[in-house]
Amino acid sequence: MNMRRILLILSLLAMIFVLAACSEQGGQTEVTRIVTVEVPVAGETTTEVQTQQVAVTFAGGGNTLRTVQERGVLKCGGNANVPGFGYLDPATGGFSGFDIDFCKAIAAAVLGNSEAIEVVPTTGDSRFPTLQSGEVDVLIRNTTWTLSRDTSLGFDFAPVTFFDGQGMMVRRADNISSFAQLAGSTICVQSGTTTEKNLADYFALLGINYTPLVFPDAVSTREAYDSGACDGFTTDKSGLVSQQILLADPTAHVILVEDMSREPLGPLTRHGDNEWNDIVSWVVYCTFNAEFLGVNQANVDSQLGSDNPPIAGLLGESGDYGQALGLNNDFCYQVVKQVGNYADIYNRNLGPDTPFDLPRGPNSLYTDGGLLYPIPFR
Ligand SMILES: N[C@@H](CCC(=O)N[C@@H](CS)C(=O)NCC(=O)O)C(=O)O
Repeated sequence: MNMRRILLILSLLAMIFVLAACSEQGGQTEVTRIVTVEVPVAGETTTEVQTQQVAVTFAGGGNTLRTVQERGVLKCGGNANVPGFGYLDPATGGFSGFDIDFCKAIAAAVLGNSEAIEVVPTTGDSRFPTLQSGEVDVLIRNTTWTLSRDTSLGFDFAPVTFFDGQGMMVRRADNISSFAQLAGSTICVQSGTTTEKNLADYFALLGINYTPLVFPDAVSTREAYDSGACDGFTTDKSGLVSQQILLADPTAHVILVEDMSREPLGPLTRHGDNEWNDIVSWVVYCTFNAEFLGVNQANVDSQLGSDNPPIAGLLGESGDYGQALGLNNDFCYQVVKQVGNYADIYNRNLGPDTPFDLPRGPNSLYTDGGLLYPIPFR
């Protein structure tokens, strides 16, 4: 090999090194991918969407854990307007809710401090770009796991934390008890959600004609319904019970028993960081396993030193399961101690002592007839 060829190879290697370094920003590698997005067709009374191919810069790669640990704070995409799930309380200026507690649980597992979180509030439309761009580490915001979100939008879902379905709220005085009675009605619905499309598909299937009024966020959708602009208000049933308490007279409204879809809600991370998705997933499984094994926030300390092997493994006293995830072995102990098991989280936010008093239903352990299955720490 002559000298010129050696110099050429060396300068090519140097260029590759410089390019690789340039694409590292604040410890995150940027990756541009072409993804398919749904864009609403303009107009208040249409739920039509068209698809477009756009280039999106992702904060890619397998370094979210390192980024979070270096920053010392977990950034969660959340919700500010759904009491019980994700709510920014104007009185305290703090976020609370079922989804917020899962954000805290991840911070407890990864940083040892459930309060080391920053919640970035998002709407139906803004939530996906917020996660894709790397502005947040995880999105935990009543988001339905669907095929297109898992594939063309470039995400990976963690286990479902809340099994839901889309429902309809109507005025009690209208004496409506089924979807069929909504023929000719006007329905308030939020953009950027599965809700819009389910409504269009399901009502078309049932042959029910209706006029949709489409709004960009929960507040404007609820206010329009409350002001009488629509006969019905549709979203996930969890969203409906939540929005109901914010209406001028909550008792003047009912949620129909029927539902029109399955809405499996759970956390999601950027595709391409398997290690980070494993961590989020096993934090969720930690909360299921703790409930299954009878370990809760009140008794977790008394369960340390247990001679029951699954409890010892769960709390990090045997098995090195935390290390396998790149965490401390006591990560699940920290989750239960600082935030609670699944039942603690559910009851604190949605249980009998809250304004919602939501029965567990499908969100019970499989041993109680529900859908929650504690994948073993083994
Ligand atoms: N689960 C559905 C709907 C989620 C959704 O965005 N629901 C609305 C209505 S409750 C919401 O959270 N809005 C909050 C906001 O826009 O501030 C989805 O993933 O598309």
